[in-house]
Amino acid sequence: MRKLKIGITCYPTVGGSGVIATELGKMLAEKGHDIHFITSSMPFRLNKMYPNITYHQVEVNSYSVFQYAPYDIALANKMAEVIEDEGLDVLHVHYAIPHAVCAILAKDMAKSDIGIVTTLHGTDITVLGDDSSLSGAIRYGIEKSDIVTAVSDSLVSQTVELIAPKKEIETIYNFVDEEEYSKKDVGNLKELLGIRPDEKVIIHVSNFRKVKHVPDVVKSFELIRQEIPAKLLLVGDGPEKHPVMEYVKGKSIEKDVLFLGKQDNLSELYSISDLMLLLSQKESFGLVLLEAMACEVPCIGTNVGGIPEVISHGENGFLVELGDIAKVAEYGVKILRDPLLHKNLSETSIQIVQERFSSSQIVEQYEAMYERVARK
Ligand code: GMT
Repeated sequence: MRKLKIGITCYPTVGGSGVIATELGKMLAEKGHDIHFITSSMPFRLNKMYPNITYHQVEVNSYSVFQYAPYDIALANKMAEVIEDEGLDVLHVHYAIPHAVCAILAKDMAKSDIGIVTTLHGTDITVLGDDSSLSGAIRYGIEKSDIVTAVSDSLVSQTVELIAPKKEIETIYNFVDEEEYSKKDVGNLKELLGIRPDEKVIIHVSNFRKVKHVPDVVKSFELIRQEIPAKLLLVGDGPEKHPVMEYVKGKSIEKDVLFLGKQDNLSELYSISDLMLLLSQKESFGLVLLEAMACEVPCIGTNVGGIPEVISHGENGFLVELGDIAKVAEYGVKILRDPLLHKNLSETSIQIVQERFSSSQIVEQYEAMYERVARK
């Protein structure tokens, strides 16, 4: 495959989409492509020197005449400059709005025949797609892209349902960097966190938005804790953290719920975990499930969005209906009490990661797409 010059735009610090965009860029660079991140700040996982990765910062200035700083226009302007200066073959943007719309404007400004690939991650569709002030722009961004991908079949269906674009959308699943995400020997980390050897560890990782239903995680844990000695690790930060802290205060589980805030070395925390909970109301994929699975952690998730495409019920974990905390607790206790079941679920988790979501396989799928639309 010929080496391409690929521009990547994402929200560099936003959860899963930022992680996928950055990891993809790093892996493409390792395969010899020239990668140009065009973002408002340094992607947070770009943590070492890569000779063929360049970061182009989008500077957004505030002017008193504007009520809002013109991020979208500044981004399109920067994209057009990079297309011209670097001779980009492909621009891969994450999110239909504003990024696909900016890419289309930039292509026009640069008078280029660059290929535009847009990846939908969920929030742009499941939250914004319902908003009539934005849905026309989302449809435009999708229809004018050369190729549109979504991170699950469920997100493809939801996009068709909500936006009805006249454009085929192809599923390309998310992936994890298997080197980073694998079960590690983390020494006495459990002890350092004040967790006794006989206590099971349950983990939840999110941005604590309402849609993540973190209170359901804590209430399920409360039920599990009545049966089994355990600790709950709550990793991340966001609007629901304070209410959840208030809920826990004064309860018998208070000392068993550890609020760890945002953490970089998630694989170390997964490595001491026995069970992962993701009980969201909306979730187009659930990248944290895949990260946990790569570290051999069985998962319980809600039967919503793309979660059933990641958790195969009874194989690497269990699915429950939204809000059914009794069922979460029932499955949780079952997994934590039965070492053979736990072992089988852990082993299948790794197998599923390798068979369906391996980074090499997914990166090749993106490369094949770039080849289809790259400047000839
Ligand atoms: O989940 C979030 O709030 C962050 C959001 C994002 O834009 O990064 O995550 C979305 O994209 C991830 C990567 O594709 C998916 O794993 C998440 O499921 C998806 N979030 C939602 O659909 C709520």
